[in-house]
Amino acid sequence: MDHGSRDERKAAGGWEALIASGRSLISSGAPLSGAKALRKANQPDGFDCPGCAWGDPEHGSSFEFCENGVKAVSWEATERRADPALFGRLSVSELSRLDDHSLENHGRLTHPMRYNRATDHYEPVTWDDAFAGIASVLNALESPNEAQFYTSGRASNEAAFLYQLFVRIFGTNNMPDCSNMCHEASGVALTQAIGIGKGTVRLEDFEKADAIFVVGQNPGTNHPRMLGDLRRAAERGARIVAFNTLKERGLKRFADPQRKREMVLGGSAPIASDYFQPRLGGDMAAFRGMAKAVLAADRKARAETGTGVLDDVFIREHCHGFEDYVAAVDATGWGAIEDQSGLSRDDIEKAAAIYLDADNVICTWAMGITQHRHSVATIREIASFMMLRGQIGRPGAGLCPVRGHSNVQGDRTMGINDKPPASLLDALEKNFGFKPPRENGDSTIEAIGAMISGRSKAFIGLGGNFARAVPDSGFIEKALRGQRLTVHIATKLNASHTMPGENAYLLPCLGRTEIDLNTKGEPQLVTVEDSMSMVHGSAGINPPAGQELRSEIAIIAGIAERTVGSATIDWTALAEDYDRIRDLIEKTIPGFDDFNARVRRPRGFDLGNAAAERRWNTPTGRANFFTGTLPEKTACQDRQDAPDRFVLQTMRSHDQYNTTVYGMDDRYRGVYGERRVVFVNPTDIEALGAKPHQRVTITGPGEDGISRVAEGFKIIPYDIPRGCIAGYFPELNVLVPLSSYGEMSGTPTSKSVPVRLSLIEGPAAA
Ligand SMILES: Nc1nc2c(c(=O)[nH]1)N[C@H]1C(S)=C(S)[C@@H](COP(=O)(O)OP(=O)(O)OC[C@H]3O[C@@H](n4cnc5c(=O)[nH]c(N)nc54)[C@H](O)[C@@H]3O)O[C@H]1N2
Ligand SMILES: Nc1nc2c(c(=O)[nH]1)N[C@H]1C(S)=C(S)[C@@H](COP(=O)(O)OP(=O)(O)OC[C@H]3O[C@@H](n4cnc5c(=O)[nH]c(N)nc54)[C@H](O)[C@@H]3O)O[C@H]1N2
Ligand SMILES: [Mo]
Repeated sequence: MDHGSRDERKAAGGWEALIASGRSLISSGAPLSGAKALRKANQPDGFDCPGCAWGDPEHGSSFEFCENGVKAVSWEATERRADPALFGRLSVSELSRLDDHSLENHGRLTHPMRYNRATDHYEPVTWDDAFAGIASVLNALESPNEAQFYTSGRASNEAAFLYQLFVRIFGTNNMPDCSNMCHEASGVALTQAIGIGKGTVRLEDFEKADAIFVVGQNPGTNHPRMLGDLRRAAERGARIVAFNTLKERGLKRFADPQRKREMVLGGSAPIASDYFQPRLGGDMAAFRGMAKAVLAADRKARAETGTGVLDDVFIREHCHGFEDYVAAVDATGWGAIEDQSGLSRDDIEKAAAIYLDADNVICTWAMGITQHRHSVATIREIASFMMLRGQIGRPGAGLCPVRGHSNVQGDRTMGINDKPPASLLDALEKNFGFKPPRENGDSTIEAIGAMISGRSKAFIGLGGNFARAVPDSGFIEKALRGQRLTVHIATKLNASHTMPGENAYLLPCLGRTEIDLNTKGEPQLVTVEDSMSMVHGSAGINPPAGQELRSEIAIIAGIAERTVGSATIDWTALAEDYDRIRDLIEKTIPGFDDFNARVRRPRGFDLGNAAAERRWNTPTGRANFFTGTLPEKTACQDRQDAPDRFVLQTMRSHDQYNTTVYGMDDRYRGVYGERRVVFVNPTDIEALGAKPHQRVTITGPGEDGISRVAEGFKIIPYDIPRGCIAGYFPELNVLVPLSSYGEMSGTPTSKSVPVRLSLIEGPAAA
């Protein structure tokens, strides 16, 4: 049923991927240094791939090929330049009319620029004048809480630590970050359940697992190196169980690009042995259903043999709330479970049987789980299900939220957090002798509210593309333009930069792949933390894209020095030698003992995870079962049964990195040359009176009464449950309501947006 079935026989990955990435290298104009850079990605003496946060292999002497890593690296290593000549040629109004792809495709930013309102152009400015100008606006604010300091998840540990130190000395916890839109629910739920907001598995565990549940995640596109680990597991006979609303080809078959023979022969291996397609937001019900099946099996086994199938010892010695959880599961009927999940009892029991048959189980998840209203409850439910058989804290088993940005997990560890734990603030106070602000700051959604209402007057972005990544992106332009100050520290031009405040600066920084020298010409090393809590070094190998570029660390130090002075911290000294920043991290953040020595070991070091050792830093001192009920209604259940009503999920194509659009293809889904598409079940297309490839207008009549419109989207028939549709972020962010976010996580509900489809041409037109 997949669109583009000519691709269906070919596997995801493999030759196709190589050829396409070659093409992408050419079309982005990447120089040969890009190719050299590729061999050095995720190597002990190279840089951390800016592509994703998947872990690196222990015996990683050979380059792990990854098509989307290639794209990320070559996109950064382009020869094109967004230099002062470009900004002289194009006004900001002209730039603002370009799409995401064209803006970034102008290449790397080369000079610090300041916006001139009179001419509507960005003009070159010296670094000193930029720092002084930024400091003067920041220091003239009535309160430090009038500024927002956003972080995207690429910043290194050192940059992130320095940034939060500066922001807190300045006096605010307003540190919204991309995590607020991403894995926030995982952090919140896991902290409640197991006492740490991170995953408990290591890469080696994938070699020992008997079953791996991959839930709400599309690794073929977004974590391609994970496919290698899944593939090896599948070859050993492990069951790979996918829960995904869409039939994702990247999860079904995979030719390993590392294996030349297999690629030459065109062979490919199946990945997912079992594939379940819940309705959007239906995973909590699916896991509760599986828990029901497991409890039923346990009761049966106990009655027949005297021994059950649960891990009684684990539950007795390590868990809290088991009886209440059992009562909650018993109280949930199969009718509700089937309706909410969209899966049959039969299918759910099949999935539960795989769990029961396996000694060691891993469960991974990503945005299909975290971007719903009840995401925190869903992840609590997943954790509870895993606890039933003690599948946390032993080899080959555990919970694995697969992070997005390559250092988003590390940035949180370093204290980029709008709701900082008291322990962090205490350590800052003790080590640096200042009084950090104690009240919580604004998350991304709160920051937008503050900017719209006028409570916030300055926006500083350490990377990212705030205006396009956030919900209701249509409203953000006015909010950004209304700021007294906007500052973007960036590698490439994007839409956020075309919405300047009264004073606006664009500050170009080095990327991961580039050599970072201090003023004495000594190369500097930064560090990152992957999804498996491994911390390792990263040092660029390409010459910088321009003479004027500075490292993120140098830029933060420059702003900080001018804004808060050097009485507490000698910013210049820190920017001269990153070892000194690491010494401060070691003093402040637990787990970084002997940081400078350990990070120079080939694979870095393991930060450790108490839950993985079955130590539970929760108020009960135990791993907590979840005792709540299913949500009364998900967006899918709320959808009136009218043929034009749908629930929309917004996701990534194969040719993008978040708001960075490399190209217009989505090969595994069989879409070429176009991003304004919407994936719809064929029966729904018929019921709508539409034809495949007809154009529709998508409207989002939010519960808040605001009308939202996205026009001209092409219908693609796809294997997706009825009533659920899908399309691409960021084009569809105009439909994601700011007013709809996760309970306890505040994450925009980007995977369950109620919408209507209306045909643009007459129903008969094809
Ligand atoms: N090449 C590339 N790599 C990336 C990124 C990128 O844009 N490009 N982005 C990075 C970032 S920041 C992140 S957070 C990760 C994102 O990684 P993913 O979470 O894989 O990204 P999405 O494209 O949002 O895909 C969500 C998947 O969940 C499924 N899904 C949606 N809703 C539901 C649901 O309710 N239930 C279930 N079971 N499935 C559902 C969708 O069909 C889709 O397959 O990738 C990171 N890596
Ligand atoms: N509808 C919808 N919205 C979503 C999502 C979704 O699934 N659906 N996903 C959400 C998620 S998971 C995330 S993580 C956010 C992502 O939100 P962001 O992290 O804000 O967005 P990115 O697109 O990753 O940012 C791209 C920009 O980062 C800059 N950049 C690239 N490399 C570097 C670098 O090394 N240093 C610096 N300083 N800048 C650099 C470039 O200028 C580039 O234009 O979007 C969220 N928004
Ligand atoms: Mo993300």
